[in-house]
Parts: sequence; structure tokens; C-alpha cells
Amino acid sequence: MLIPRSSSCCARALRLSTHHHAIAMAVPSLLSSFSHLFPRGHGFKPFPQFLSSSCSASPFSSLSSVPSPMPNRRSKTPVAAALLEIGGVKIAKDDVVRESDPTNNVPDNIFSKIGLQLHRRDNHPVGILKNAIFDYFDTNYASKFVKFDDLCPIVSVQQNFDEVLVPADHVSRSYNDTYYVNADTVLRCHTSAHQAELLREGHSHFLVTGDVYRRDSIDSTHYPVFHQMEGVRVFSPDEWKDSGTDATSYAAMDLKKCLEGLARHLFGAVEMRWVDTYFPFTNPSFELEIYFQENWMEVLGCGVTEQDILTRNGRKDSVAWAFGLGLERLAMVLFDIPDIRLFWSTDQRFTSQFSEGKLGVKFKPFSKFPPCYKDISFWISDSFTENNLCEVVRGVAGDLVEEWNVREAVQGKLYVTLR
Ligand code: FA5
Ligand code: MG
Repeated sequence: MLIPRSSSCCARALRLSTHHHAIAMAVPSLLSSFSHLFPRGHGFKPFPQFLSSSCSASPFSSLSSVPSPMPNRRSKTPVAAALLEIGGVKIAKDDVVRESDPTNNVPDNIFSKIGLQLHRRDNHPVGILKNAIFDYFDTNYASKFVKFDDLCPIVSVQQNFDEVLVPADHVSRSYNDTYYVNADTVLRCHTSAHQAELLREGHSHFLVTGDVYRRDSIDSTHYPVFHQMEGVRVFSPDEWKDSGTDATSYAAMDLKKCLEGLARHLFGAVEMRWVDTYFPFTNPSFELEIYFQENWMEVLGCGVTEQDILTRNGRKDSVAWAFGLGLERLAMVLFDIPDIRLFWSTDQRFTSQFSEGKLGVKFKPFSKFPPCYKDISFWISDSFTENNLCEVVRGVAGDLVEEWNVREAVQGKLYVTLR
């Protein structure tokens, strides 16, 4: 099934003038802000027709096709700030979350994550990891890789899918898998959305880091908002012509060498394996898996860029490789963080464990209950035993008291801390 497109700017203007007086003034400036996103001929065509679809969430490596329609569902969670600015683009909440618009499936709880940009916080595990990866590339490639980490996550369907050759019926395009702002505009579901425009701008070595959005399964390694780093390296014919191998094999070998080096730089000795896979934008394509908590965990996808992408973007005689790293997944291995949801914690017991440039830190688990410390002191008799008092505490608070520490016992007085 194709997701239909038609431009209905008029219908949108009408809707705004009849139902949304309050935001009508803000919309022209928002639209002109969005127009910066499509500077090279990507027309911004707001609010075409919508058809939703259903199926279990699938990654890009899936070959299955777009499934059949299902109704739009959204959760009711706290509302975020109404106006954001990312990479110079102003984003109004009313234009990203519109319950009454059938072409829009972005819920409040997803909007509330836009602009948080964990990857730009030097004290956050995702930011610490990003900087460590930058160090690797700067050291090994003489700072040749240009870095982008503030590109707006609201992109056109063309950028997110068409320009990286995602087939029209690919499941990742469905409303079931992707957050649509309108039928032509999405919250990027991978940083590959920026590949083509950066190639067109003439970049040959670049890294794009950003937040990406997917309707996906619920478990400790999946979250609907996570962070990816895209890497692209373009080779000119001079670079492989004396290698004794063909361009594709040359690029594939270089890619694996680069990523294995990165894994060693980050983790030292770690068990990893390459798995052959499929992506619409690379051939051959691979995934790297790392052994973590008694399971193989997929941490990145990569491959040799499809020639068509290079040709369409002014690199006809070149060959290139590209990768997309899942930053949370790598950070989970690096810092021993058992659950991807922890990255969003603002609890001091989480945030205080990490600091800029510190890679060797291992996460120390803490209670899932909010902190609540009680300092208590008692007069005690000679027959006192700690276990007697523990029985009393257990009798009153059950399992809510997780730890009991005697701070001091002097002259018939006992000082304890309960947590
Ligand atoms: C992609 O997104 C491709 N764009 C990667 C790529 C780029 C391939 C360039 C080739 C060339 P995939 O859907 O497999 O591929 O996601 C890449 C990584 O993101 C995964 O390996 C995983 O580490 C991470 N990831 C995917 N889904 C989630 C999720 N829901 N939560 C957290 N991390 C995720
Ligand atoms: Mg994958």
C-alpha cells in the first residue's frame, strides 16, 4: 500500500482560519522556519491525505511491506513546552501534535522529548559516548570527519525515505512504524535522513548525531526516542585503484576495519560478531552485535552505499560506506546500564553517576522508589540486638525499607539510617 500524497495547503489554511485562530499568527513563521529544512528543492507540502496502517514495528533491515490501515491512537501524558528551537528552526507544539488531524500521529509524550538532545550533554552517558567516538575519528582520520549534531529532527518523507531508496511499500514508511507530522513530514526515524543532502553539499567524510523517533516495541533495549550517529566516508577512484581489489570490497573492508577499531577504542576486549543483513541504502549490508548481559545485542547497521545514492547526489565515480550506530545500545554496554529507559531519568541517583570524559564508569543500580532517607536514634538496653530492631522495622514498613545502616552506637544510644 502506498501512503498517498496530495498537497492540500488550502484545506490546511481553511482549517486554521476556522478552528485555530490562536496559532494562526504563529504558523507563517513556522512554515518559513520549516522551509529551511528543505532548502534544495524539497517542497514543504503540509497536510495531505492520511491513511494509517498496522503491523508490528520493523527495522530498516525488514523486507516486509507496508501493512493495512488502523486507527490513530495516542497516549495522554504531560504536555511539553509549546515552542522549541533546534538548529535555528522554531517548532511550535501545535504544529507537531494535532489530535484532530488524521495525518498526524505524534503524541504529547513524544513531543516532550524533542529538543532534549541528550547527545549534546557532556555529562550524560549518550553525550560522553558521542565525544569518545568523535575522539576516535579525530585521532584516526586527522579530524577529516565533519560533525553535525544539531540538525532538526523534523524532516520530509523525501529525506527520510525516498532519498535513501526506501521502497514505496516498505514497512518502515507506515503510520504504524513512523511518527508523521503530516503525510509529507515525519520525525526522522534514522540519521540516514541527512545522508543525501550532505553528499549534495559536497561532504566526503561526515558524522551526523541526533535523536530519532520510532513507534517500536517496549522492552529494555527499545525506546521510541533514541539517538543514532551516522557516519559516511566517500572514496575517490585513486584511493582503491592500486588496492588489487574492486571498489565495493575495498569499501567494505575499510568499513569493518573502522568499526572494529571503534569497538576496541570504546570497549577494549569485547565479544562481537558481524551479521549479514539488508538495508535499502547499502549493499552489501551488515550489523554488528555485541555480547551483553548473556545476549547478542545489535548495536549498529552499516554497509557499502548504493551506487544510485552517490550518482543522484553528484558522486558518480565514487564508492562510499555508511553506518548508523545506536548510541544508547553502545552506552548500555559501555556503562553497564541495564535498561534503555534509564537514559531519560532526571533522578540525581542516575545523573550524578556520569561526568564529562569519564568512560570507565560502571552504573550502580538504585531503587526504583524515590529516595527517602530517615535518620532515627534510639535509647537501647543491654539486651538490644540489631536483628530485633530489624524485625520491628519490617513489621511496620515491610519491603519498602531497602537498607538499614547503623551509623553509631554509643553509651546506650543507637543512630541508624533507613533507606
Ligand atoms: C538504521 O536505522 C539504518 N539507518 C542504519 C544504517 C545507516 C545502515 C547507514 C546502513 C548504512 P536500524 O533500524 O537497524 O538501521 O537501526 C540502527 C541501530 O539503531 C540499531 O542497530 C540499534 O542499535 C539502534 N536501534 C534501533 N531501534 C532502536 C530502538 N527502538 N531503541 C533503541 N535503539 C534502537
Ligand atoms: Mg537493525
